[in-house]
Amino acid sequence: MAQVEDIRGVAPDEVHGEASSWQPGWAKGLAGALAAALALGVAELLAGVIALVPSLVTVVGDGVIDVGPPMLIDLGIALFGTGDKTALQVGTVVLAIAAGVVVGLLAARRFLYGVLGFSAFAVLGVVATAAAPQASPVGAAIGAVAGSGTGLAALWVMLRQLGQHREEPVREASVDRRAFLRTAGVAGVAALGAGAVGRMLASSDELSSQIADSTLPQVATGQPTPPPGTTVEVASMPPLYTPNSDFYRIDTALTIPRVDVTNWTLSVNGLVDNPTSITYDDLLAEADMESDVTLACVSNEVGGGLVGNAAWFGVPLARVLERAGVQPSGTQIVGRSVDGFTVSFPTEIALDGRDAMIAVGMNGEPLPARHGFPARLIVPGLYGYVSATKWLQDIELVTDDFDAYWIPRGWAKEGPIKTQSRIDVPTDRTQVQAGTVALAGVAWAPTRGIERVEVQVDEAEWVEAELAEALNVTTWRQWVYRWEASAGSHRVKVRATDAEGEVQTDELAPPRPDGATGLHTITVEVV
Ligand SMILES: Nc1nc2c(c(=O)[nH]1)N[C@H]1C(S)=C(S)[C@@H](COP(=O)(O)O)O[C@H]1N2
Ligand SMILES: [Mo]
Repeated sequence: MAQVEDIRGVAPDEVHGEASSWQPGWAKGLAGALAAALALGVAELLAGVIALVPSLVTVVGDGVIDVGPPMLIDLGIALFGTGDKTALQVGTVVLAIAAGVVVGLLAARRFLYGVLGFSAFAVLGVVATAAAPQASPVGAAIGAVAGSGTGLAALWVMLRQLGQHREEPVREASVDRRAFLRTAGVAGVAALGAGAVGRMLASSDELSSQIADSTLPQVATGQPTPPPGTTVEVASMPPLYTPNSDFYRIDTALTIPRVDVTNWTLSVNGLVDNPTSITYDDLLAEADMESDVTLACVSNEVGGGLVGNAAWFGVPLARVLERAGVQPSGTQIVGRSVDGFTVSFPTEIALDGRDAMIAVGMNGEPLPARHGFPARLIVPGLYGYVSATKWLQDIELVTDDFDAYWIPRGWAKEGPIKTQSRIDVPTDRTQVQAGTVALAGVAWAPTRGIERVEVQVDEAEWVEAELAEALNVTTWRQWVYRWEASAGSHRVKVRATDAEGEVQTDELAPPRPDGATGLHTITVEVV
């Protein structure tokens, strides 16, 4: 018996009738969109579970950067600022879903179009991977085929519920609206769930067994112990060596790159006489430089936490450069990551005697995934954005013309770390008891070193704080001032003087373009 759809929404259990009774275009488009979303979700889930499988969204997004019209990409950066990587990935997902709508509409006419559409999706994923140096094409194929297959199957089920692609002539019971909506809901939830779980797993710090399997030669294992005298005896002070798990993390990577060290090599190329490739085993065998270096982010606000200190372990960069034979025109060193991020700094900085290195170890452990496993650059005295490439893949010698990742985005080309000091104890706006109060913190000026730290309470004279021994000139130095505090609300300021006699400026500057300045100031309530 033929019925017409109840358009007021009292859905009959089943709408019987001709195929045309309930199969609006939007339902077919929705089926295609959900199928595409499910395909992406499944691919992301596999990327999270199987280390070999890359995130197709990331890989395709990065492919867009490589081939996309520069104007569009610049527009994206202007609109989204530093979030352009996120925008790119969101854009990739939106485009894929839009393509899914078209495929859904076409597949409703002939399912062959669906098969072709999802095959194209899989091929695109694998092709984009070919352009991503560290991603495995086999892994990409697994993700792409499983994702497309699931998406295609879901499309088939939903279109069938919409009365499409039946072999026999459409009769009754061909349109199952309620079943379609149910399937659509399940597909949507599954797509979101799979995508979210995949992303979560992919950004977890566990790099399968790779890191556990890699052992560092000749290095003390575990968290380093500060030498006697290098710390102040004050409760709640941050440790002199920042544990890896507490070390700040800054990068443009939405998912932490997972590098398979069995087919990873570090290439040294560009304006050199002898371009070379170095394997992970080569690096481990050659690593003999251990150096304590404080790393700071240029985005760190005065008093902020985007700074940490670690014992790094690796291969001296100068040795690698010497072997490669830098040509006179190779005045800049570019460090490029497996995901295309770049830094650059003057070649002379790497050769001036500071402990610049290709680091494989951090605080007595192989580099954690989030801090750049298997190898990263560490250049004492430079902010991370111009020096500290994580997931390093490529060291290229270039001329001064080259601008690294953050330079066209409004940050200074040269990024020496500015002298800074911070009050860690007590924290801002804490209440303390009147009497002797320990004010304490850290000061850093790599590679100059810290000579003096002074404290000012309210408008009184600057007074000198006690300094713990310095580990070296490239690390932060702890300080303490024992203050006789009287009741009331007090403003406490700190300033450092570097070992060249230069006093930290009190002039306020924001992080952009070359690092914040100003004096860290807190309020202490003494009762
Ligand atoms: N591959 C890669 N390396 C990178 C970055 C990045 O975005 N990608 N960011 C840099 C910046 S801005 C900083 S401050 C340091 C931070 O290193 P961390 O995350 O180990 O603290 O990494 C640098 N290395
Ligand atoms: Mo940074």
